[in-house]
Amino acid sequence: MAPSNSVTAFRDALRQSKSIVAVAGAGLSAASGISTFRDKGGYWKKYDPRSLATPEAFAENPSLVWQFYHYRRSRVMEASPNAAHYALATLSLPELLGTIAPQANFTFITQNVDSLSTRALNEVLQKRNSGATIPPPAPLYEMHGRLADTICTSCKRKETNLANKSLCPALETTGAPPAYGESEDAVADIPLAELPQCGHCGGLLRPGVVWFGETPLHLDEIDEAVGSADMCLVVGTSSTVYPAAGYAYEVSSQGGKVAIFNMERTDGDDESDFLFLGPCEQTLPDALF
Ligand code: BJW
Ligand code: ZN
Repeated sequence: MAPSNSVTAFRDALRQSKSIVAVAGAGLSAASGISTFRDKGGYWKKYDPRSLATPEAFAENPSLVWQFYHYRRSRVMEASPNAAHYALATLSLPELLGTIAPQANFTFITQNVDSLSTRALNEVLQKRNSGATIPPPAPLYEMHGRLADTICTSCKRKETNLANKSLCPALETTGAPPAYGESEDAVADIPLAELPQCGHCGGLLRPGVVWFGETPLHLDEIDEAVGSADMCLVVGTSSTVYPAAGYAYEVSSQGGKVAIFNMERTDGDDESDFLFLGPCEQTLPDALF
């Protein structure tokens, strides 16, 4: 049967759910001005972002990979959460979830490294009515790490630093990445000793994100939530990167419902129960509230 786009039927299904997971991807942050990965309009047209997101790329050319991440850190620092982030943050408040799905718990899994969902949740929590007993918000797992974090390649210390735009003087002066058609020579070749260094041991820092071939974070908690979910909201992801790409299928295989919110059709979405095509910053709040 073709997926439904009925908001009424979706709300009925949500109301009956007992365990809801949301799996988000880059499309969630598109309206905040953050480029998606498989988007053709980005500055880094000359470089495929996927080919920079590997340990091999970092080993071969840490200067290039750091410039890519430095640029994205700067973009994220200037960005703000959008209506879809706030909708999911609101769903993370048990008192609000209870009005939509009275028997359900909620777990939010994001592949995004921009921390915009965490920022939206913190904002929503700050505005929350302070009653006598405030239940904790739903868990939020940033399974591909955070641009805000750095990891030392020597002592393995993880630190969070999104306050400083630049992690070292050399990156501060690299400017905008090359536009399409510009020569690769335009990319600065920063010597290793001038790239971000660990304040504890002097080792080379790397971005605190999960690259291809590395193990995503919080997998035990995520597997438990997905394994018991009876409703999966899939928001703004091409569902091409595993293990996240398999979560909707898993929920569906155990008899649960799947609702997809995406700008365009994605592989396998005809197997979903609900399909809301369009910008999730509109379709998600419209469908939920
Ligand atoms: C909108 C919108 C709007 C736009 N509204 N929608 C063969 C088979 C199966 C697996 C593998 C395989 N070969 C290799 C693997 C494993 C590999 C993998 O999946 N590869 C695939 C390419 C096949 N996976 C891994 O290596 C992972 N690790 C792993 O598997 O470890 C083994 C293990 C597993 C389980 C247990 C134990 C061990 C690690 C994956 C790490 C991915 N890292 C990246 C980079 C992170 C750092 C960084 O940001 O630079 O994560 S890659 C990149 O892709 C990033 C994203 O999180 C991820 C997913 O992309 P996403 O979010 O879906 O973005 P897009 O651009 O693809 O899609 C955006 C969507 O939004 C589009 O559909 C638009 O239409 C839509 N959209 N605007 C709604 N306004
Ligand atoms: Zn160190």
